[in-house]
Amino acid sequence: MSHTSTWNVTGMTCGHCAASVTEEIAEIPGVESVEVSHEAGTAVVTSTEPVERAAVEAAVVEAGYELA
Ligand SMILES: [Cu+2]
Repeated sequence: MSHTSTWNVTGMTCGHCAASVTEEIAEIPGVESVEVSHEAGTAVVTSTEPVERAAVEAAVVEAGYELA
């Protein structure tokens, strides 16, 4: 069963930012897909198990941005 969660990411200004965040979040165990929009400032994560906020936050910070 898939779980979908939406996270607010601050600091992204272009497609490259979104790509960096996508790459990091995709590495979280259990993540099946991730759709990041720098315009909306969101990351929509689909995963096999619910993802912890701490895991998403670590990924976003690793990419150089912040979780709202
Ligand atoms: Cu950018």
